[in-house]
Amino acid sequence: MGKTALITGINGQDGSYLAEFLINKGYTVWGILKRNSVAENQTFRIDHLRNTPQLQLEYADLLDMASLVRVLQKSKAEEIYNLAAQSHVRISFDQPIYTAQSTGIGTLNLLEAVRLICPEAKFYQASSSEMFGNNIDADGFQRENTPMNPVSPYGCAKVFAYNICRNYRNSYNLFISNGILFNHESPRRGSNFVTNKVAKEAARIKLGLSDKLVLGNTQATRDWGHAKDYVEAMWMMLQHDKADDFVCATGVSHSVQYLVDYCFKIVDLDPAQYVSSAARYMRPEELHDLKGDSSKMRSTLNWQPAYTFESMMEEMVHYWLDFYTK
Ligand code: NAP
Ligand code: F7E
Repeated sequence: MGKTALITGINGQDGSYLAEFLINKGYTVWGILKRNSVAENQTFRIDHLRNTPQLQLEYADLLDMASLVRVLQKSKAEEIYNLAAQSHVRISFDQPIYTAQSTGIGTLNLLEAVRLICPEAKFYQASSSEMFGNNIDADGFQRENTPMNPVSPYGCAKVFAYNICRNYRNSYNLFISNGILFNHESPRRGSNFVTNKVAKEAARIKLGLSDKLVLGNTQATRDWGHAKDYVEAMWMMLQHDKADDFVCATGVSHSVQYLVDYCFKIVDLDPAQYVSSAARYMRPEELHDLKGDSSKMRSTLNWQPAYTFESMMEEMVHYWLDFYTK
């Protein structure tokens, strides 16, 4: 019989790919949905999985510990992937308290429920490169021992979650691993994150459906990988014989301006004619540069990504071209 996993954030970008990945491996997958008034499109990323008997969905919320207790008791999950969060950095400046509660305290609610109900379960925490802030090692990379100095409410909340996971691992001998994941994208990325915003607007401009793309800081650089590669890394971390923390990144970094130039090249347009900037997309404090060294993950778990930045952006731009011409 296959294993049982619980995914919080199952209807998000990563949750949807992870659910697919685990179901293909023979797992029974439980997922939690937080209540949303628009039921029709809340599950659009996992609707193609809805008819499989291996998928079980329950209403629950990281802020409602009783609901987490109920789902843990019902699912009897052996692996728990905590992917739920208010995950948008810019929005975390507008909603800092909600972000701290859901992304930070929400993780503690789940950990405490796991400690009381199923301490033998393995736990994956979705930690983030945003925790490093602007600290960079001398060689230009961030890695597991780079000091953390977050520059957003989201980053601060993730540092709390990361540390409380380590504290629970050490205090109670639980199997809890932090994946410190750098930016990862896909056609399922929310279109208010920069890669999918640029891919979508490049396609819309090409098709005559739009005539402008308004961005914030285009000088920032990010290490962008593909979400499909990164959910495999999450699973690998929980198959390892020892709970630990791992950076997951491509090791290649590009500026937002390079991203714009690359997407407009795919649709054969000159970005200078369409792209402008506006203060509303700037952050009160910016994280300037991210580039991850995932040597530990690659050598210990034998992980390596299948996608490049270029193949991923081709997939995303073509997804939107197809979407608007169907
Ligand atoms: P995402 O698309 O924004 O998905 C977040 C998920 O969390 C959604 O399913 C959302 O549900 C759910 N959620 C939010 N608040 C909740 C709450 N209080 N209770 C229960 N569910 C809640 O994020 P993602 O890109 O898949 O990222 C997955 C995780 O990895 C997040 O924790 C994120 O912070 C972290 N991370 C992401 C990246 C990246 O580059 N993608 C990098 C490092 C770390 P609704 O959609 O219904 O609101
Ligand atoms: O911004 C700049 C922006 O919002 C990337 C989350 O998954 O990765 C993600 O956080 C860069 C930043 O991602 C726009 O200022 C310019 O420098 O796509 P993003 P993020 O903030 O790096 C980390 C690892 C996570 O953990 C988070 O959950 O692009 N930028 N102009 C813009 N960004 C947005 N969103 N929109 C713009 O118009």
